[in-house]
Amino acid sequence: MPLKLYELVGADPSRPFSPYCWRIRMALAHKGLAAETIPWCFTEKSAIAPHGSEKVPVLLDGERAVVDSWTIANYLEDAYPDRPSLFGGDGGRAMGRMLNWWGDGVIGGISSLIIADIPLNLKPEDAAYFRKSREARFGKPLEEIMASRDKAVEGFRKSLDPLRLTLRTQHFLGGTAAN
Ligand SMILES: N[C@@H](CCC(=O)N[C@@H](CS)C(=O)NCC(=O)O)C(=O)O
Repeated sequence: MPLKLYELVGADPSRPFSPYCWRIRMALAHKGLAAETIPWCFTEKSAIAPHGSEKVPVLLDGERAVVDSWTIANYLEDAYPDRPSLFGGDGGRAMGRMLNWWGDGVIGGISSLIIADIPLNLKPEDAAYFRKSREARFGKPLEEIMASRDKAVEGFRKSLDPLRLTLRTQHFLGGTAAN
């Protein structure tokens, strides 16, 4: 049975925009696995609730549902060992775990730089949900969060230093080749 992946989309169903879903698209590509996309919008909670999640990505492999990008990456690695490895062994998996958490923080940093632009690309009901849930989380209007973008972008760039400095001396995080 083909793999299926719920992926976050806005008004344009052909443009998945969640970095968490992109991680799984990249993992599937690395493993050479095809997966049918199931476009998913913020307010379609009932579609993924039976799979035990309120968020995407959600991967369906036959009857089995796997939730959370890091968990899905580990699942793909272990369920498809004959395919190219995502981690290249225990050391790579351990480093991947660290990068996963580091990436989550960096992604959090991006969201405050673009947050008021996101509803402009959503369907009206999703835009209303997004604004309400994010304004409750941040305690202020989206436009106010983004008002400090010029200053915040400097901090964001600084947060990329570990990557920038590493990639000055090696082509890939894994060394001379991707791991
Ligand atoms: N830790 C999760 C985070 C997934 C996540 O936050 N997904 C967002 C899309 S980028 C989502 O589905 N949000 C639904 C919502 O905010 O209601 C993972 O790595 O998969």
